[in-house]
Amino acid sequence: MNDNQHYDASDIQVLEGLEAVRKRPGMYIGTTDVKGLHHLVWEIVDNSIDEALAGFCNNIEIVINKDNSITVKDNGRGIPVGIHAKTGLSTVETVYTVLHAGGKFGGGGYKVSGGLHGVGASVVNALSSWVTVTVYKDGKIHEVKFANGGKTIQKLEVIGECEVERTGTTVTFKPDPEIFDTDIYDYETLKTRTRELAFLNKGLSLTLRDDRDLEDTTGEKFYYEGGISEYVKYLNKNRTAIHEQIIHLEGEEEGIIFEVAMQYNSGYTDSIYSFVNNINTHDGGTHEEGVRRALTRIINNYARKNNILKEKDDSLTGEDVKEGLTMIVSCKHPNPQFEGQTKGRLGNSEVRKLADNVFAEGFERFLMENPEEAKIIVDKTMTAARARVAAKKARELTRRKSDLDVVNFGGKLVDCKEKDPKICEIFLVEGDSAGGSAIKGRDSMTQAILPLRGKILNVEKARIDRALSNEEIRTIITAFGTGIGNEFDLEKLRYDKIIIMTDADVDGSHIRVLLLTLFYRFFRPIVEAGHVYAAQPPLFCIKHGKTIKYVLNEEERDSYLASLNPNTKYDIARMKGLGEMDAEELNETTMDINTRILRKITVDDLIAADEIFSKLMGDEVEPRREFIEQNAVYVQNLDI
Ligand code: 1YM
Repeated sequence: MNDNQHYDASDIQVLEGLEAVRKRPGMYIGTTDVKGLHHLVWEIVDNSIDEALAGFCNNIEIVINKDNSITVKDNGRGIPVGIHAKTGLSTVETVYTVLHAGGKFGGGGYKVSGGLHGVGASVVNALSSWVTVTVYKDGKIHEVKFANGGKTIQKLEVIGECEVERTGTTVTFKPDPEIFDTDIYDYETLKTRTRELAFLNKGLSLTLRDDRDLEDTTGEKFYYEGGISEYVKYLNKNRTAIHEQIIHLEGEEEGIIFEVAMQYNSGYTDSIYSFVNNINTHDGGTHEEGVRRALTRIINNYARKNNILKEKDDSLTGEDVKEGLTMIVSCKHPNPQFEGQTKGRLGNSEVRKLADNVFAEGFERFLMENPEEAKIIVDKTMTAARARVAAKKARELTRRKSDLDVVNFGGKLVDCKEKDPKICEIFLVEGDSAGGSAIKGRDSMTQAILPLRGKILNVEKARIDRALSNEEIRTIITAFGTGIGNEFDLEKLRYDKIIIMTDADVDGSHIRVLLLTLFYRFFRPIVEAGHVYAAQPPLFCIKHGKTIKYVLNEEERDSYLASLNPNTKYDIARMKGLGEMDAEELNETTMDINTRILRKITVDDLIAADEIFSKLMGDEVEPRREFIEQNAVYVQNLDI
């Protein structure tokens, strides 16, 4: 509002802008669940990171306050406080109340915000019940306050003095409960991204503190001198690196900064993650393509030059050279073009060449200067190539099988009658005996049963050719119908729900984790599309009068018993394992769509999931033991 307390045209425009955000928050922050809630934090932090990328800030603090409001504080220049020519308001008030059509009007620099391009502050303001912005600048402390979805309740004013050297911006906001389904921040989620931002911006210190917890007063500080090199080291910490040095290459051209860090480990899967302006480019793009192309070319050149690869030999492929590779690719671009349905792909074509050049030149030099490490790396890729040839043969076997009638699975899969995948489900059942009961107890129209004998091969530790020679795994691949690797096709999935049905004991959870590892490494799109579930067989059965109640765990048992009339004389029994239940019990407790409890398996954060899988299934024993100890016996709440 202007000074004489009447709305003028620009006030109305401002209010309409923020009102639009409140009407359709999804358009600006995706969702209004806990994910959207966290999004607000990153919109504010992004402004601090922009300031860091511009070279004016090296310290950012994030605090979850007692009331679930958030404070973000940086030591940058401070948002400008002078009057903004276009709006007639102070610049800081403008930044928080005007929804600009694209482009931060400060101009220049790298915009880190993926979708919002500098309108983040006003979006956060629109979706908050109150916001306070404090700017330290020119020896003065300036403050402006907003409330009720972005209305200015205190114009910018000087509230005190500070040392002239002290500069920076502090923002505190409280998400509006009318907009969000929840107001509870998850510390671990904020921590993962805070750490990632520290890895991606070397030399920048980020601190996260949780003031909801009285004991935590210092918070956790993330600061990495080595940047993405330390990220690679971190990702490989549960794996066995096969060469000591982490290869770190960097280059800049016309304001585009390109950086890559990599190290091979003894495993068979790759962990390659790429970023543009700190945003994860899930679907790769030109920066990643440039590196992959150069990696394949340089290793082939080196192997041929040194006669490791003979004239008659086929060249190594992109698949061969990425086996066991952990790599972070990071690009900072003043004008990134994000493409694809989820905007997860970098499109700028000039980056492909820059990435290729920087990588090729640096990696070639590394191989020449480090012949021992070069030999280890080239040997690894040669072994991968031999395994690829063997895997091709094994894959042809599964393909031939899938051409046959699907009932022909060596008698193992008991398929459902219905053919429409949308209403079909498949149960992967631990053991023949539970498998037998499941076959009898199922709805044979829509429920298929695949009994699994013994343990599934750990694909984290086995190369694809060995995995494909494992009968259990071959049956699963054929039953799903999608194929794997380059031939994977989600459209061909034969079931809407894939339900893992294992006992609620240590063996059962082990099999579940092995299956999840298999899905995560070979069938990731099936997990991403939300087709994978874990059945939850109950642990206790409580009978009183004619009522039978199944409960999942001790906690539920106790709260159910507490809810009963104290005079109820009841019967409580620990449930048998799946294998000991008869068909009817199994149906009622675990399979019937009306009474069963399923838990959807989600891959929320690929990098976090990668870390958990390598920990659970990789070479190092100690981190696995620690993880399992910390996460209870049943690994029940592992949402991976
Ligand atoms: C805790 C949130 O917003 N820091 C921040 C924001 C800005 C600046 C510095 C800044 C930018 C520029 C010049 C520039 C912003 N300024 C603007 C705008 N922290 C936080 N720190 N001087 C200061 O980009 O030229 C928008 S954000 F537009 F006003 F310049």
